[in-house]
Amino acid sequence: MTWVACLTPPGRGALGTLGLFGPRAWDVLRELFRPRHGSLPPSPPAGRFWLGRLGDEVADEVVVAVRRSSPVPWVEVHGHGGPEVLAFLAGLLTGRGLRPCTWQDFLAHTAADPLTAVAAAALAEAPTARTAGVLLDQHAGALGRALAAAVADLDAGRAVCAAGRLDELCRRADLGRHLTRPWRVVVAGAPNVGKSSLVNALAGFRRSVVSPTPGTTRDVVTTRLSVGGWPVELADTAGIRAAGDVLEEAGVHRARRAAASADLCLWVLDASEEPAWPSADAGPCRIVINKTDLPPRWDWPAVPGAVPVCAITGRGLEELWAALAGWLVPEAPPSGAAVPFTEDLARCVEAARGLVRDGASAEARALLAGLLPAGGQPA
Ligand SMILES: Nc1nc2c(ncn2[C@@H]2O[C@H](COP(=O)(O)OP(=O)(O)OP(=O)(O)O)[C@@H](O)[C@H]2O)c(=O)[nH]1
Ligand SMILES: [Mg+2]
Repeated sequence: MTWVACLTPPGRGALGTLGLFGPRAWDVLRELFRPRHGSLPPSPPAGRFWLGRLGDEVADEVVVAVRRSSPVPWVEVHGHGGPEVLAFLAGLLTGRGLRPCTWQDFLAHTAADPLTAVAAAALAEAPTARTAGVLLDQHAGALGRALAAAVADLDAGRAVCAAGRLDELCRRADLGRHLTRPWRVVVAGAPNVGKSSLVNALAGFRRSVVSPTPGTTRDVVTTRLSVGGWPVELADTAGIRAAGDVLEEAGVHRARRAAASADLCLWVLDASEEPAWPSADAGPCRIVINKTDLPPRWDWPAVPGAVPVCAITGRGLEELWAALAGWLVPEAPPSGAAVPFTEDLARCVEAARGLVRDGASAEARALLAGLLPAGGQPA
């Protein structure tokens, strides 16, 4: 089977790219493409590219680039952008028997090994430059090499070394789970402590309504942020208290649920009012003391680990940003480090570590080798 896929997103732009992969890719291109100079050689030379025209009476000026020549040709056609031109070019190719597929399937067909294919698909979902950087390292083989090293340790009977490698990967599993899916950080606390003001200050715009009337926020209001380069979905919530009316009660219920299921809850206390502490079901909490510009009503500086801020003046926000980045990713991976970069990979690495700890090295080896190309070596 020879496949063709549109590799650029739908929509309008200057350029669009089609990928061709399969035994007939080169022969079909040789029939349809007329290079501006010379002719295409009988077999595709990797790394070469040509400018020319693809089509007959109607034709687009395109660049043909050979990504890989063997064992199966992989070629790209870079033409003009926009859905119609790309549909026209794809139609020329499918008219010669090439089979259309999605760009995700195309990545799976062309990747050197399954991990690279998953990394390429994850890269397209990276929400920040920093997460894209970590994923580029994995695409370049960082995780594959670490897993292969663990497999080699197990093969040589060095279970302690393998366990050490897997421990290191497990410490990065939480980060790996959030490279394409943001951390969910919920701002919660009693009414009127300044939750919405804090969310607005962090977001840099008026996302939530602020008012001096307690019970203003009634719903969960989310906004996307990049905290030290890590993706965060920040949620403002209704002030938690024994609710006054049915509407507020619904808001409080949603707030409790959001706080309980969050990756992290920023529990806001008002420096100028008696503190209302989080209940045990609030999920993992960190304390933020707001309204530190007002005369203190209680001994808030004595709260260990709390971050004092003033949402109105912005004082303490820099420290809160830094603290938040550290809470989410306590140990940022050095450049080139291996990270189990999806939920499935994180689970697999955690399971393998458990097996090695339990003395089941053969099972752990099988689990890890299943992620690598045949022979347990990364490509
Ligand atoms: N002095 C001072 N006032 C603040 C600060 N932060 C918020 N406020 C004021 O406190 C009041 C309540 O602020 P909100 O941000 O609406 O509080 P909230 O916690 O979202 O309130 P609910 O949505 O009702 O639960 C508003 O009048 C804000 O202007 C602060 O740091 N200092
Ligand atoms: Mg509010």
